[in-house]
Amino acid sequence: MNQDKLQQQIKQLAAEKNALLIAHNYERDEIQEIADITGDSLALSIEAKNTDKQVIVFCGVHFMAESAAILAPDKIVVLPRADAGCPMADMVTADGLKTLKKQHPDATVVTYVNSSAAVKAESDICCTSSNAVSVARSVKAKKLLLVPDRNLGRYIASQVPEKECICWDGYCPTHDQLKVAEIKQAKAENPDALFMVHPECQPEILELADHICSTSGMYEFAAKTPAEKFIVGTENGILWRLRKENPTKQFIMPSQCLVCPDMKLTRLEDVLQCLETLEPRITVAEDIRIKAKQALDKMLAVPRD
Ligand code: CIZ
Ligand code: SF4
Repeated sequence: MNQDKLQQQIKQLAAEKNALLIAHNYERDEIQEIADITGDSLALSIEAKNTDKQVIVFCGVHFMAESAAILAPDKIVVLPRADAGCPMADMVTADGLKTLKKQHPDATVVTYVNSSAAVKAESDICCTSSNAVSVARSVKAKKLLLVPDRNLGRYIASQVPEKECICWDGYCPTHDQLKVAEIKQAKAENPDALFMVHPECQPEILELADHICSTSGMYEFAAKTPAEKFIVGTENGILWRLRKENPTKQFIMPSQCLVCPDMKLTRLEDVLQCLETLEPRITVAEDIRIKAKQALDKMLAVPRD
């Protein structure tokens, strides 16, 4: 079946099943095209909670659908590809975190939303890449355990020098690969471009940035900044909306490595099948869900800078 036909069938079935199609900013273009909403993982989970629709088709990776299931337990949350995971989220387990907490009983655990529900349940507060610094500042404790991303952790630590920060040694295999030489070359070839970068990249890369931000921060920055050219330091799925919203501006990928294999697993065929069967369904055990929700709710109560 051709792409247009598949997209039409999906839209029709979604309407019949009263389903909301949501897609992360890193999904394939053809998936973002048919989504009712695109966004970052937290924004999408909040949409899932607030919608009247009963079925949420979450085109993204496992921890994102779990966050939707945590915030919207009364809805049916389905993830078109059960095997779409996040290697960074898998780098920490609830037991591993419990062990670290025992070594630092005076610390507050700040956990990036890119983590399993079980890890969130062991955390004091969550953060996203857009609010991480505000969340760290809002915490009273002097000592923070920053989990699981060491790059985001080191970035937070640089912004809150008054706190002692211990970073879990996890990383995103996609963002962590970006090389200083690649950025220098892109800058040399495009001296008029601004470099915007995700805090999951290594500290040496962040040092070269004009703007460090989440995916939603990139949409805002690209739209409001008069510059015409941007070097983009995040997963290449972001290009679809950047180009759509800024048709006269130019967006340059500095490296071939900025492709997340897990985010690219979901294809239109998977979305169609998932709508037909309402499987694979993502649920979170109630005891874990309640604790994980507390960490998410605490984050949501933090005022933005
Ligand atoms: O939280 C998200 O959605 C991710 C993985 C990236 C971002 O910065 O939006
Ligand atoms: Fe995980 Fe990195 Fe892929 Fe995001 S881009 S889902 S952090 S592996």
